[in-house]
Amino acid sequence: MKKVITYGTFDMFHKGHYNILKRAKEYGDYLIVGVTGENYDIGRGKLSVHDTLATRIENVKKTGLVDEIIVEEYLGQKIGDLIRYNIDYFVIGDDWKGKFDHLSRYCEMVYLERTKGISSTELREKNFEHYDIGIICDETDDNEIVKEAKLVNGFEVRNVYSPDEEISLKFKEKYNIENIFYDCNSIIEASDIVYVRCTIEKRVDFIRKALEKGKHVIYDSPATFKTKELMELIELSKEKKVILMENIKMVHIYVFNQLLWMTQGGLIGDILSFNCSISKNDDARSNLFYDLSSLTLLPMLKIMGQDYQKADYMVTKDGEDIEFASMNFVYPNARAVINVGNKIRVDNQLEIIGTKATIRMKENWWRSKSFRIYKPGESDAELYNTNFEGNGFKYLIKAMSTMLKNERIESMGVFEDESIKIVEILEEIEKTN
Ligand code: C2G
Repeated sequence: MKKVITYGTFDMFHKGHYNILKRAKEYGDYLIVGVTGENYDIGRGKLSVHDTLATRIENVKKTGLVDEIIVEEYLGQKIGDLIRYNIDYFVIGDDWKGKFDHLSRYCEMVYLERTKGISSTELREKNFEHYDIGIICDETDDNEIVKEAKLVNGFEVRNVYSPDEEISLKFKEKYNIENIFYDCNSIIEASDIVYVRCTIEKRVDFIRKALEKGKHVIYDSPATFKTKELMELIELSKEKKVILMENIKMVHIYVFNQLLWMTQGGLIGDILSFNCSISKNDDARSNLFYDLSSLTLLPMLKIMGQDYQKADYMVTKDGEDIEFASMNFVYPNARAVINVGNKIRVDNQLEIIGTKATIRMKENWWRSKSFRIYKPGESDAELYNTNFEGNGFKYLIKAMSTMLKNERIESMGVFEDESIKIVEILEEIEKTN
């Protein structure tokens, strides 16, 4: 008996998929199809997949051509499959030509011509809502939103506006943006989603204007260091029934959910200490301290909760700018220490000490792909990781896409009370110094 295998996502099942299965079947007597699992697709950057795994499997099954269906869950699984299922032919479309030649040691590789004029990408383009993103910025760095938005179905940055005309022009050229605007009202009107990317002092006004016009907003965090202003923005977003999304990507990255699961689910025991530090050396942005603090306070609030008994802040300034801050929070049976440096070097790390184990994230922990767990008496750490390219913006946009689809305006990444608490802490720091 000759056995054939082929793989694919088979999203929005179409004629091209049917044809390849039919021709694959002709190579042997028994056809196995590997349908990609959701995590595997996310890992390889395929974020736009529309159908669930169950639907995609069901569609492959309905062709009546397939003898066995398996799920492709990880990179490199194909080698194990070829051995395990004793495969004679591996069939795949010629968009992959040459890419799997190394597998010809295990079986015969067959690349078949793709069916012309049809693809899942085109079907998704035609069938789904489009959202134009407009970016309001005061520098020419896009925080990777332009590239990352393209990876999510229906989202694209098409508009740019900066109060400084020269920056708008440079931005448009650098990222190949279609439309440039010379006043902020017209960019807001032309966009479905407005990304407010500018220094903290200017954020509130732009956010408010966009919300007033009924537009969804993504903003660099924090929106402000005045609690009252943030509450007003939140109220306005509710009144207008639009999304107000804080740009903290970490909470949308898979590995961070694993970390939360470990810490909140008691898997590292009772937490004794939370220690987190971050620093940057960026002259271009004023008040960068607040942006960095927001990133560090969020994981603390999520992991340790908001019921600390006492907090004290030590701050040093360079002129008006805070250059270093150490924030100490006293919880009933634990302590949290956060160190933030702006042009003062502090090594980036996040450490959570529990009675059963300690978690560590190093380097750029706020967009980390991994963390390690150290247990007493064990020399090897357990590694938890997930792979992705870029800075994770695509996951935030994907979360927004899910919210839009479900007509939900409150984010479950950063909860409203967490956003408010962060700004309350920042306001206290601002007042006491
Ligand atoms: N296909 C085709 N004609 C089309 C579209 C797709 O012949 N018009 C083929 C592809 O070449 C592939 C199969 O249908 O062999 C499934 O395509 P996708 O769902 O796009 O899957 P893909 O991302 O190519 O995954 O491990 C995953 C596999 O390597 C392939």
